[in-house]
Amino acid sequence: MLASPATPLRFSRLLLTGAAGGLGCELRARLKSYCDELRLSDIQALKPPQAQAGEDIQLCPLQDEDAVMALVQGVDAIVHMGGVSTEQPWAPILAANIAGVVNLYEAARKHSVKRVVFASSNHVMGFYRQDEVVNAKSPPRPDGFYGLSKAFGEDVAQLYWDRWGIETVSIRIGSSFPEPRDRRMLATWLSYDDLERLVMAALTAPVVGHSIIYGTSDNQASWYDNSLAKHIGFKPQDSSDVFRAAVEERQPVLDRADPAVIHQGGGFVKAAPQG
Ligand code: 15L
Repeated sequence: MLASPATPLRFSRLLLTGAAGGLGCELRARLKSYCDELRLSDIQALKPPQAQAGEDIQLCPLQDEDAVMALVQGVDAIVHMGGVSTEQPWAPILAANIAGVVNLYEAARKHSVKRVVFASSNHVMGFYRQDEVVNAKSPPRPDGFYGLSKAFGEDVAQLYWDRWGIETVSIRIGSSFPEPRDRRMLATWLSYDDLERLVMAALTAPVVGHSIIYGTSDNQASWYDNSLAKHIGFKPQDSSDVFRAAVEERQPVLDRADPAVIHQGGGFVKAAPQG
């Protein structure tokens, strides 16, 4: 957690969707320091389920248009971590990530919310090879229904900026876990502290329009070029390099004919939708 007790409150009320998920839980504890009230939502119970001081919890399925409209009322900005976050059959993705993201932006438009931080994913670009470098203008090459839905979410963000002036930073999150789990994650890893830095930079940068940024720490190995996102002011402080020796020892041999080793999306490029 980065904010100190002296951190100025920048927002009256922030909305964090997906607050029961892995990154939602991390951000729940961290975003509180930056606002008077943190509104939290998910479809499942949070851990802990009770609202703590400065929190307001509203369980809300993203595909429920009316519920999302009520959820968004009165917030200054939205950190949208909600929805399906792995490869799954089309039906749940359609509900949460396609209908859900449109419901969220419609609610933002009607309630005059001016900024959204959208949790997109590296899987928008999963079919690029690991020996290619991609930037914010590289054409999407999603690696499944999940990546496709995140590409759609980014397009929705672009539409709501172009037509209604709602700003979004779409963060193509790499792999945000306590540590990189395999060789691929040496390039895609995003520490939790850097996630917080990135979300706060995305919320507070003066002008973002609709910007796309790759969400990784300062890893030596990388196939992401964030030079088009300098205006966001994100400066990662952590690096996967400190885990490199341990990761390579755990995974000494790579099958270079394996599509999961060749492509940026790793195992997602061959994941069958579960269900
Ligand atoms: C994602 O988008 C997933 O939400 C996360 O669970 C990881 O698998 C990550 O990508 C990754 O690519 O490592």
